[in-house]
Amino acid sequence: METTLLILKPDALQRRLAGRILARFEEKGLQIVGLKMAHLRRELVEEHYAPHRGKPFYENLVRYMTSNPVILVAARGRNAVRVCRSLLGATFGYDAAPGTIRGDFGISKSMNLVHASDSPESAERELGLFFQGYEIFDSRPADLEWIYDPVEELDE
Ligand code: FUP
Repeated sequence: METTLLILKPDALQRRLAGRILARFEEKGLQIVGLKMAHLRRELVEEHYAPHRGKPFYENLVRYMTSNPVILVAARGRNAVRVCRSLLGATFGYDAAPGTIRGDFGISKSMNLVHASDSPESAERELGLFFQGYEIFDSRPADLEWIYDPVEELDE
């Protein structure tokens, strides 16, 4: 099982889409193992987006991410990083395929509703930035044997 970081960005909350967006991940079979709301400090956003520092869109990105509260989510499942990225769709709303979150709910370039870590290494780094260990919960979902094949997948 893999755990990844999701951020429901300020536009998701301002547009009252947080519940519907969170539902996409749950419906797919991902387990929410951490969840909290925060108005992010500039320093934390700068650290999170450090790989983008210096790019033309960087300042606007930091301003947007610090403008209003977000919802931080730790989501767990088999290949969670890859699965969550595919649920998001392409980076820009106007490019994102219908059926994806960004494709269904947005058309903006910079306000694209939700972040998901792009690799297991990023997930580990980003989860460490936004969550303390005690804020991640390891409870076993009661329906796990119906989300994953008990013989093929849960015995590995
Ligand atoms: P993604 O991994 O799909 O979230 O996208 P990136 O990590 O490449 O970019 C981070 C955020 O910067 C995106 F969510 C949107 C924003 N961005 C822009 O506003 N303009 C750009 O040209 C590229 C990214």
